[in-house]
Amino acid sequence: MALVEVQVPDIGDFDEVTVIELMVKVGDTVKAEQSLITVESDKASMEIPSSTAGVVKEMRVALGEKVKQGSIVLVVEAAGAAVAAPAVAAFAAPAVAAVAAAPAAPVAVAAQVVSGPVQVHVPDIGDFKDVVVIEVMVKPGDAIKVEQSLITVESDKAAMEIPSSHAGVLKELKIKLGDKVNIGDLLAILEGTVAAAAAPVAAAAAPVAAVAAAVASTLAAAPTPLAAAAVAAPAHAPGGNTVGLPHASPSVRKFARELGVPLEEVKGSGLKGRITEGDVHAFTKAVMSGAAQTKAQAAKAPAASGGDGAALGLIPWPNVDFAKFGPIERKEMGRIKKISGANLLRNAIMIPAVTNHDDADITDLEAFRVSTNKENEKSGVKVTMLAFLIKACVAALKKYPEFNSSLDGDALVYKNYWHIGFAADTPNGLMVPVIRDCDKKGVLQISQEMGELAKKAREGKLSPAEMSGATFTISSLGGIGGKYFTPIINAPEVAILGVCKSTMEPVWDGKQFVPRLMLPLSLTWDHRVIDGAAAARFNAFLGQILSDFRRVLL
Ligand code: CAO
Repeated sequence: MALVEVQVPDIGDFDEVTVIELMVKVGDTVKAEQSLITVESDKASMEIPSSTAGVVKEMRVALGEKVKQGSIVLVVEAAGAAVAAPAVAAFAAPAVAAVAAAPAAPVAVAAQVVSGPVQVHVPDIGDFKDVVVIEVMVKPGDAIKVEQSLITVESDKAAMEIPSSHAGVLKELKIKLGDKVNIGDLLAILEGTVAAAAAPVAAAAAPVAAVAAAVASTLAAAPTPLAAAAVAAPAHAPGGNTVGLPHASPSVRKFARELGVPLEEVKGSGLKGRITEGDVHAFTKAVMSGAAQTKAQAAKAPAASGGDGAALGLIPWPNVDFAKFGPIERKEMGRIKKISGANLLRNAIMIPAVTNHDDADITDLEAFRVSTNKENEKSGVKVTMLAFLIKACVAALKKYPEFNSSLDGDALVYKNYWHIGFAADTPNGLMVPVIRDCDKKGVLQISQEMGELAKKAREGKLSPAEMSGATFTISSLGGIGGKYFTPIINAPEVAILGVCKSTMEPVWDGKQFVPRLMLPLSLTWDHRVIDGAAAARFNAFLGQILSDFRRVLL
């Protein structure tokens, strides 16, 4: 196999840029177009992709080193799939060229003095529409400088920071996280003695507009996600962050947000404390293994987490020498069991949980499921009872929204999304993968996703993101047996449905006993949020739906 030197492609008008992050190491297998390093000028950061797939044999750059077009980044033993050079150049060049043209804007800032309230609007952001506010970097009362980044917005292709066109004290923010904004939208009102940019909004906006426009045209020419990730913060210089935000590229911020990682708690190992994707991985691993806690977890940790119950004023755990009574073997519990054990203990202790049991008549539904599976035999997707239960639960959660809520202090947070977790029995212990947006998916799709997630769970390949965000959980022992049980709520959810094996039972229809397939349901609920009457209604409604699934449509 040939050794290939991967070079820094055409990076426009930039002469030299600094290597601020190494994303691969010797021995790594890289794909064509995979980001290898991040480089940064004083105006933008960008990821340099590989032109070739293969195994990294030698790194030719180090952190802090300056590189330019043609510098050799690393040597790859090529696997064959090289990217045509123009494609790489195509994405790097316009974005950087546009940024390179930008320094004119800050220079143009004049000492024009304006007093009184000043409105700051979204500048020209090129072809981008309805970009989402993913980060608000300032708060009322902050002293804002001209060109200081106020918010970060994101389309599905790029993230960019929007700078202030004026200086002054921030009186009012007119947007919030999650809002969609467009050119001209009012962002903020500043007050005080305000030094404005020479050409009020347009001048300050120029770098963003230029970058955005460049990205837009770049994406049209070479629609690679890496190209999008290459654009960053024109007004947010590394190390020069005045608002105390962690320093990380948009792609790393997005990654952290997807995992729910609080970036401000992650220690950056990159240049000037920059947070890398590896840092986010390491933080997530540490939290998942129990080696570290987020601040939110620490604040909510139960007094009894020490394990001996002393903090709860309980008598000590019995300390017995089992070997005195017969032969024993001691085995350390696996990582998953340790983590889930700690969570279950907290949830069992902290939640005043009650369980309601009921039965649902699934005779017709099971017949429908069996006939559907016969018809779909060739498709390879088997419709499961659990998939129907998920759809039925979504209908019940919509009718009784407090079951889809979470407690936050004295407030209830109602979630307008329906992500359902399901307990999966794996060789390593209990795991709860989450199927997102079950309200928008059909039973076939849910069955398929459930099969894939359960397989991943058993192979130990679930990502933290695939196990987070559930609003309600179902634990099914239907494939195994049993009648009823009392599942433990998966905090911060407020209810969980346990399901056991359905059996044929004689049911009185008013005149006679008829054989019906009955499914045992066990609904555990948090009595701080839900009361017994609501739980009984929830189960009854669920039973109605399961006995006549057409009700899901109502
Ligand atoms: N009543 C009767 N039979 C049922 C049933 C029910 N409620 N639910 C499933 N079955 C049947 C299925 O139809 C299937 O039969 P066939 O192979 O003849 O079609 C068989 O049981 C096996 O089903 P399954 O378990 O493979 O599939 P599932 O969709 O029911 O469950 C999953 C998937 C991942 C939830 C399951 O494999 C699992 O891990 N269950 C354990 C969950 C658990 O441990 N909960 C306890 C948590 S508290 O400690």
